[in-house]
This record gives sequence, structure tokens and C-alpha cells, in this order.
Amino acid sequence: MHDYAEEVLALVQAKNPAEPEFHQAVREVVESVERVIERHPEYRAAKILERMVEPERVIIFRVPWVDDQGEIQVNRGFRVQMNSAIGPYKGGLRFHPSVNLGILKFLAFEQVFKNALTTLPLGAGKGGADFDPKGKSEGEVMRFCHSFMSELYRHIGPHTDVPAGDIGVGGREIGFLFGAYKRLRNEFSGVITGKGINWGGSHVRPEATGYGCVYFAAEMLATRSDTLQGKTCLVSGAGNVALHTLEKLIQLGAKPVTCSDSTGFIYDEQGIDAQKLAWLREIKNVRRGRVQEYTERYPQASYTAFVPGASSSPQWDVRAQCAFPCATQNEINEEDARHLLANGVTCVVEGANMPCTSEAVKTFLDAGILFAPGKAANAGGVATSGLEMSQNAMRVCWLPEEVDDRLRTIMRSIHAACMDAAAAYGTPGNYVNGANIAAFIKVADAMLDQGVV
Ligand code: NDP
Ligand code: 2IT
Repeated sequence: MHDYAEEVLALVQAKNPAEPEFHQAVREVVESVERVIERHPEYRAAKILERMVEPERVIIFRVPWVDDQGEIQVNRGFRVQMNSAIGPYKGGLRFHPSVNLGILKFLAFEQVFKNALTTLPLGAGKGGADFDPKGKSEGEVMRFCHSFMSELYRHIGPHTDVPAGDIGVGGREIGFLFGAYKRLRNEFSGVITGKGINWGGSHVRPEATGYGCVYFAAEMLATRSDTLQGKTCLVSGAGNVALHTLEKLIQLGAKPVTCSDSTGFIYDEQGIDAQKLAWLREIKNVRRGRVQEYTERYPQASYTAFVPGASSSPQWDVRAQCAFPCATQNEINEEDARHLLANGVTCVVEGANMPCTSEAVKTFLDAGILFAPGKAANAGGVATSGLEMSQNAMRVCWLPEEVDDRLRTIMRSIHAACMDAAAAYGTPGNYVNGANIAAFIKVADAMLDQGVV
């Protein structure tokens, strides 16, 4: 890395100690865009990078609530309003015990670039709480969401900051959050996306992240005159992104063979088909159970529990051609990456945010396989949130086909933007550089236009 990039990274590390995921996300962008800054010294002069790594605003708040035993619980809530150069802050809320400021800053930082790639006018933010919805009753989840919104509502709005879901925040939580906002503000607006279809939601928003990933994979494969038809695919996670990735893979004739949760993974050598996926949906969305229950109905599949602290994960040591990590950050390390390559994987598409460590990404890029960073490949979710905002503003509801067509067009244009930027800066086929560069230029130019703010 060159001096200036090192300088920015050192500044971030010094100012934000103990935030390793944030450092990781910043490092990747800085390494990609240093070639842009060399060609365009005006960005350096205007301290664009130094401004981008500092959130515009961070809100941290207490979230007290009463559990079913009558005991008072206290969680910590956050909203990181990262960058509003090209639109209102936009990004999900994550409810998971691992949530802390550093994790949310990495997610908010990634969101800046992702949202810029969507072609829509969306700034970036991320928020959440160290609350674990797992094992909580409906009443507990509702009381938590209402308490969370009783502080957050004063910081957000349809033209200011528009949250959505992420890990641990699905349709149920969005409903409780929206209900609280509506009551507190006495207004029905598009302040949150991922709403129910009968009350302001968009068709295809629940599916959009997973579908978008698969559309992106198809675009990448097409550059090598290939398709998903008949490809054996590994998918991790069993949440919103993973289940809709599985669905679209099945529709396009691929053969997904794995999925997982935080305790273990399923391997079904015969392939997860539409019927088996329906069972997985019931396990996750109705029973709120574990993927292990898959084998109750399909005993030919194997379930392997993860060993905490293991140096690699067995879910990435399976023969396949494509991999879609759709669970969480840093779930593929260098050793996993080597296993994937040894098993014949030639296309890795990040459905989750930053699921591959820096070393894993380097391993894939050095091997010359197709590798799609999450900020490009999973942008279909937030893009469709942008489409939900447009429909809310116009008080209309587009048909599912119309939203899906727009999603496909957006994924195609993100793919093209990555390809073009990567080639223009001397690294053809490198989607990491392509995504970072195309997005950086868009946001940086907006910041230049708006002066020192
Ligand atoms: P969900 O909460 O619906 O599902 C998350 C899945 O990942 C669950 O199967 C969960 O297992 C697993 N998981 C979560 N944390 C861990 C962990 N620490 N280790 C192993 N497995 C884990 O979330 P989403 O599907 O919405 O999100 C998945 C990823 O996709 C995240 O990285 C998110 O940021 C990203 N993303 C989501 C978008 C969206 O629209 N929802 C858009 C773009 C990106 P368990 O039940 O055991 O916790
Ligand atoms: O990481 C993400 O892009 C999301 N969780 C979706 C954000 C959104 O505003 O739809």
C-alpha cells in the first residue's frame, strides 16, 4: 500500500481501537481506491477518505424492557448515520448479542458503497442492538421493539434515515418497530422498509437480497459463457438471505446442497429442492427451530455440528462449483478458502456482509476465480428497499413482476459498473476493486459538489 492509504488506515486504527471489523472494511476500500486518488488528487485535497471513515453521527441509547417474568432487562441500541452525500441514511437494523459499535460501523461503511452501486439516491446507515430475539416470546420481542423505537423515532424519518431489517430483524420485528413509530409520530410514512405487503411493503423485498445474489452470480458466469444450470452450490445460513438464495438457485436449475445456522450445517447430496426448501422455511419461520430438524423429514441428509474455536468449518469442505456465504461476517477464512478451491469451487458470491476474511478474499483473487463482494452481490436487498421508498412516496404498489424486473436490471447494472471500473483502473475482472472504485467515485463527487460538510 502507498503512504497515503497507510496514513488513512493508521488514523482509523488509532481513532477507533478495538474495532477490527471496521478496520477490515476500511482497509479493503482504501486499498482499492488508492489508484483512483493517484489519478485524481482533488479527492485527497478535499480529504474525502478522511471524511468518509468518520460517521456523520452516532447515536447510542438505553433500551429498557420488561421480560415475561416481570424482570427489567437493559440492552444497548445504536444507529450509525454514516454518509448522506447521495441520499437519506439507509440501512438495516441488526438484533444479535454480538452487536457492538465496531460491527455496526463496518456495516454502515460497507453500506455507503453498496447503496451507491444500486443506482438509487440512497445514503447509508446501520443500527441495531445487542438483543437476542432467539428464544424470546412474541410479547418480549414486541416490548423490546417498542422500547427501541421510543428512542430511535426522533432520529429517523422518510427523508432523514430509513431503517430496514438485517440479522435478527425480519417481518415480525419490522411490524412492531413500524407500529411504534406510527403511534409516536402520528404519521404513516415510508420510514422503514421491509413492511408487510398490506401496509406499505413492496413485493419482492423479502426475496430481493437472495434473488439479487443469484442474478449477480448468473451475470458473472455469463462473462465466462457459463450458467448456473446444473451447478452444485454451497449456501450458508438459513435466514432471509440464505432461503431466498436457495429458492432462486433451484428456480434456475442449480443444485444447492448445504445450508446452516450458527450451530451446524446440513449436507443433502441429492440437492435441496423446492419441497425440501418449504420444510426449511417451516423450521425457520414457523417453528423458529434449528436446521438440524431438516433431517427429521429427510434422513438421507447429514447434519454436522460446528466445533467452537475450530480452525476451519466443515461446511466449506464439500465438493461444489459455487459458494454463497449468506450467514454472517468472517465465516470463510483462508483455510476455508483453500478448501473451497480444492473442492472445485470457481465462483464465490457474498450474500452476507463481509463473510470472507481479507486473507480468504486474497486467496480467491489470486486463484483467478469469480469472486463477488457483498457490497455488489447483496445490494439487491437495499435496492428493493429503495423501490419500496419510491412506491410509498407515490402511494402505489407495483406488481411483483415489475419489482423483480427492476431488481434484475439493477443487478445487471451493478455488475456492469463493477466490470467497467475494474477495467478502467487496470484490474479487469476484479469485482472487489470494481465495486469499491465505482461507488467511491459516485459518493466522492457528491461530497466535492456539496463542499466541506
Ligand atoms: P437472518 O437473521 O434472517 O439469518 C441469519 C442466519 O445466519 C441465521 O441462519 C443465523 O443462524 C446465521 N448466523 C447469524 N449469526 C451467525 C454467527 N455469528 N455464526 C453463524 N451463523 C450465524 O439474517 P439475514 O439473512 O437477513 O442476514 C444474513 C446476512 O446477510 C448478514 O450478513 C446480513 O448483514 C446480510 N444482508 C442481509 C440483507 C437483508 O436484506 N436481510 C441485505 C444484505 C445483506 P442462527 O439462527 O443460529 O443465529
Ligand atoms: O445489509 C443490507 O444491505 C441490509 N441489511 C438491507 C438494508 C436495507 O435498507 O434494506
